[in-house]
Amino acid sequence: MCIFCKIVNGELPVNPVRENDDFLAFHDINPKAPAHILVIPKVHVDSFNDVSPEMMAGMTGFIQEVAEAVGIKESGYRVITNVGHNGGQEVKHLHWHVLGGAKLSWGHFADADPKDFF
Ligand code: DGP
Repeated sequence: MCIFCKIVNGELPVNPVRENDDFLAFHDINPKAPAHILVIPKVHVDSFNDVSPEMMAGMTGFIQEVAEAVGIKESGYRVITNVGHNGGQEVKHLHWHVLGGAKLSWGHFADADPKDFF
């Protein structure tokens, strides 16, 4: 069983933010911003590659509720999902990083220089 399924099952403790029948939000163990929340579906989905449009519809509203709940809806935030090796996905259970609470930098994401590809 994957680590996020263990969190859903209550086998691993987290600092929860919000949950409903389908989704769970909790604080990231290694925060990259003053607010760094992870949003996951309770059923196992490997990554964004496998999510259905129907599940996405539910997650969209849930992420909006999470942003409001942690007080970053008006100040702004970033929503990221890492997919696969090049995306830097470490946990193979779909999750959205919701980051905010301060002005976020917009860095150089790739190890390679994008100019080398043009
Ligand atoms: P990613 O690289 O996109 O797969 O991000 C995985 C995130 O999950 C990373 O920011 C750290 C977080 N994380 C991993 N294990 C745990 C855990 O046991 N508890 C919590 N709260 N977060 C975790």
